[in-house]
Amino acid sequence: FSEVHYITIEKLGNVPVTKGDFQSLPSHVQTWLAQMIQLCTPHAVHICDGSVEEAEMVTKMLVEGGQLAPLPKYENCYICRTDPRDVARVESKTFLITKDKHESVPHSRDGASCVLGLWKSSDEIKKDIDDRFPGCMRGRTLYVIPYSMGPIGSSLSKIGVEITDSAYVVLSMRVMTRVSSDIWKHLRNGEEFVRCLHSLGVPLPAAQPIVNNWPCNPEKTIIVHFPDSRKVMSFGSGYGGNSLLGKKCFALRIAGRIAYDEGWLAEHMLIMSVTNPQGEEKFIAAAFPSACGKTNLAMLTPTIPGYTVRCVGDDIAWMRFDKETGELRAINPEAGFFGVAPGTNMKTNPNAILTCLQNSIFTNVGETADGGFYWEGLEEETPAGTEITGWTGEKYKLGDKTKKSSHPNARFCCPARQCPIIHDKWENPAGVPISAIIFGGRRPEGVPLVVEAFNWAHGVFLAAQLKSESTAAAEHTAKQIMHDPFAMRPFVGYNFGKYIQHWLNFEKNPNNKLPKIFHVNWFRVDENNKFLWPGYGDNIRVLDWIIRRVNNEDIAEPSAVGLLPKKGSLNLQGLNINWDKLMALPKDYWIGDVDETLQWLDGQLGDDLPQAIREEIQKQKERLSKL
Ligand code: GTP
Ligand code: SPV
Ligand code: MN
Repeated sequence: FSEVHYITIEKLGNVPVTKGDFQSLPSHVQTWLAQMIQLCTPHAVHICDGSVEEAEMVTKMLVEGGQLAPLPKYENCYICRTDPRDVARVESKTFLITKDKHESVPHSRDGASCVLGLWKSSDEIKKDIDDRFPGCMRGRTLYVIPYSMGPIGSSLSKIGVEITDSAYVVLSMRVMTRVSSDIWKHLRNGEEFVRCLHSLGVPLPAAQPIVNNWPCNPEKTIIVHFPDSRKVMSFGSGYGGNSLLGKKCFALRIAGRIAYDEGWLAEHMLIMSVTNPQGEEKFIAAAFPSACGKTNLAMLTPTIPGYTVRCVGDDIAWMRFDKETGELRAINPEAGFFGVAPGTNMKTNPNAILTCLQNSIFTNVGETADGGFYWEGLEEETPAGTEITGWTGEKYKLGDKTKKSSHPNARFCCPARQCPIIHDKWENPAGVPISAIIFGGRRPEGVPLVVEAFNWAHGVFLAAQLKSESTAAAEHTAKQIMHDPFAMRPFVGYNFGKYIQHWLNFEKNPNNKLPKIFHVNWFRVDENNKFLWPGYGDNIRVLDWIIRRVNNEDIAEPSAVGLLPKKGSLNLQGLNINWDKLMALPKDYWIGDVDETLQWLDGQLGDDLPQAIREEIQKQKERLSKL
């Protein structure tokens, strides 16, 4: 270190800048930072440059402080355990702030408590903020993270700056986004950026004991979005989507609102390509709710010969119809994967395993005695009797069925560029052209393997009626089938009725080449609760059918709920499948389902529910009545 610089902050005095040059930052950034420093009163400021040396320095500090431990079995990999109270996103504490309530949330009918976003007034939230942020970084370093969502400089990309007092966030953001001091050059001309403030909410000395060296403040956690001013303020949680603000807060909630204003889409979707045996490549985007299979599909290993899958992204897609060609072009705004660890293994998702053997962070997984990661699903790849230290710190011998190594929402965080099948166009500034859009959820009952929408509006309806069994990625505990329209329930940044209408409107421009829309379900079970479909690598068979439909092959036939594969048209070679059970449309189930869907959508969206969706529901009812 050369000499230490200071910033003089009004009412606070001199704050040392231990890294970076505050004075050289764009002036609108300086102004904002000075305000945030004054608010949070850190003892030092560190302006990140995204370099490897910086990562090494921060890692060393976290290891010394006991927040991270190396996993010596791999290269530059670390394990981290959180406070068990801070393990997933917190939808119930995630708010949208707009002047008019209904810019944020729909006009739900009396009594229906809105689950498509939570609104608070600026007065109400001011109280919450004033109760939390002043002095929240006392005794801690404030890190400034300049980052790009999307390739730096691409016209489809957007810039954010996250302020945080969590060094774990600094390391994770380096993996998940493009952190670089080049960002400042792009901001010099006054270009706007998304302002993200994150604090663990534990000023020092801590008022309460810190568990597992993971400071957090669960009682006071709030995640607050100001879509109008493109701002995010997050307090009290260090985990995932609560703290890596480029991800769900920016790339979905804030970007979704920007996309609405500007005429594009920010979606909870993977992006992949499939090349068939004829060498023809198609790009697909797919939306499944959290922990329902996006990462797995995005990097699947085909079980039938002749197909190649390449991954562009596993969680978020930004898409816009090209004004000239009419193609829907998509980019992955992220640079890493923050993937569900349990269930991932060399059989289900070898590409994910191979991606995270270097430069990765594992949170809330178990550890083997020889310094490797361990989680449920790795049984067959780990010698019996191996000593495991579980995420709670408990040691046991592998084979003890009473013990769990990992939290079900345990995650790996790894650079996308390390994925063996990452697409060579994954950072293409112009994105990739999408031919098909898939929606899906966990539907143990009633819902067939694959359905094609009759047309765009029907596809939007299929997305609007999306439901899924709840998972551990959020705070929901009991297993229940929940509505999750477009797999966006937790992530929408503005009135959901407008969001649906925004989707519908793309049909109005005749220049737009609308992709075909599909709904899939890998999770239907038989009477013994066993999956009827093998899933994972065998999902290529469904993708193959989808691509042939994109090419207008005559392999689909109408049903009450959409176009279904003609019997024999899906490649089932080598599988032992009960096709009739997998594809059945139980009439009672569907009549109940469509009634419940209407009731729910009407309750949640009220008069904001687009008329076109009501009409689709009516048409579906009529088709069902003829069954
Ligand atoms: P988020 O990162 O939370 O958005 O999750 P995701 O949608 O990327 O889900 P992911 O691919 O991580 O899968 C979550 C869980 O679903 C894992 O436990 C997988 O093993 C399981 N899963 C994924 N694909 C399939 C499938 O085709 N069939 C079955 N039965 N399970 C699957
Ligand atoms: C999800 O829950 O959809 C995730 C994990 O991808 S998190 O980043 O925590 O939102
Ligand atoms: Mn996700």
